Amino acid sequence: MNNATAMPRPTAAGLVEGVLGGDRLLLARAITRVENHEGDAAELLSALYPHTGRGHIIGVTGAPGTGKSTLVTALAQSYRQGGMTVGIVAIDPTSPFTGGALLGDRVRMRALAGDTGVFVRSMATRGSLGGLSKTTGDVVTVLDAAGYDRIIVETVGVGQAEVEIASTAHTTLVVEAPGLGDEVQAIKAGILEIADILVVNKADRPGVDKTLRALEMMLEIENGGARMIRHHGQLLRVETPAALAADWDGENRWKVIVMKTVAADGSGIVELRDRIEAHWRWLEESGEMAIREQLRIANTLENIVRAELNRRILARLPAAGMDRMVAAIRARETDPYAAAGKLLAGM
Ligand SMILES: Nc1nc2c(ncn2[C@@H]2O[C@H](COP(=O)(O)OP(=O)(O)OP(=O)(O)O)[C@@H](O)[C@H]2O)c(=O)[nH]1
Ligand SMILES: [Mg+2]
Repeated sequence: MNNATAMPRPTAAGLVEGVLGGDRLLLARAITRVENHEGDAAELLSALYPHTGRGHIIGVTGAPGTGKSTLVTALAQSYRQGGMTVGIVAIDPTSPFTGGALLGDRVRMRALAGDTGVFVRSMATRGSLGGLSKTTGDVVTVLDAAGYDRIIVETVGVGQAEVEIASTAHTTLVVEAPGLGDEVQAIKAGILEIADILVVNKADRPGVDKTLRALEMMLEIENGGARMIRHHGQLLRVETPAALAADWDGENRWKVIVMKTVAADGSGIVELRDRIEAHWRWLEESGEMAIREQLRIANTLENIVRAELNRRILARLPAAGMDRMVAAIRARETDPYAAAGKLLAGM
């Protein structure tokens, strides 16, 4: 038995104290409590929230196997050399593509083990019942409150949900690799639209120039469009202040560029880190930060409400699940609209 299980169950207040005080064991337990949606998770998050808003949240997404975890590890090491602390959340899609990524992440991020300035958490998506974005956001909240300077969220860009998690970050990296034919997939998933920085990793592999050119061509089309601001998620439209809108037509507009890295040997990592830092400064100076924060908060709020509604609906389902209701609808004794109305009544 390890310490975590031998220790008596700390109260929410005890966990808050631990998280704010830099206790790694209590931080891990706080995250577990949040992940498992335990009874006092909301209380815990409420108490931590006032201490958030300082960390730079960096989303890293892209197709399976493009080298995201390796890249995140290299970036974290680079930040550490710069004296910054790093929290990492790696979402394991538990998909047939990547099976066993949890273990894989641990192996890949092993280089970070033993450094108390880094905290790595892997999360499985299985069984999260659509609450994945909320849970991820909650874990980021805990890490932010714990005072990590940079918080990196790795997701596999396979579905809209996974893409959206990364897009609630301040700075979003989309990672591609040569020779996967991902260019086309990326457009399909709308993944390029959320990129603040495009990375072609595995630049040591053949075909890198072809991938670079393909991406640069697509960016030219994108950057040439009339779009003034990328909306992260489609949940909320925020009006751009007139003065700023004018600025963004000019040189104040963020330019998405493609960067080459070899995460495996660290090539291009310093340049990438510098670019991420430049984006952070741009967010502040251009006023875009306020807009992204507004979107992030609106997303958070909606995710909390959605998760709670989900929970209530599930709690109201009869013990036999929806089987009886489905049978009744099938027999045309009732219809799905009326049945849904009945389920939702008094929510
Ligand atoms: N040649 C080469 N291989 C790399 C590079 N970066 C990562 N890899 C290798 O690519 C494989 C996948 O790397 P990961 O970092 O696990 O990729 P990932 O995108 O996190 O994978 P998933 O999370 O499973 O989607 C590993 O075998 C890495 O060693 C690189 O720059 N060059
Ligand atoms: Mg990974």
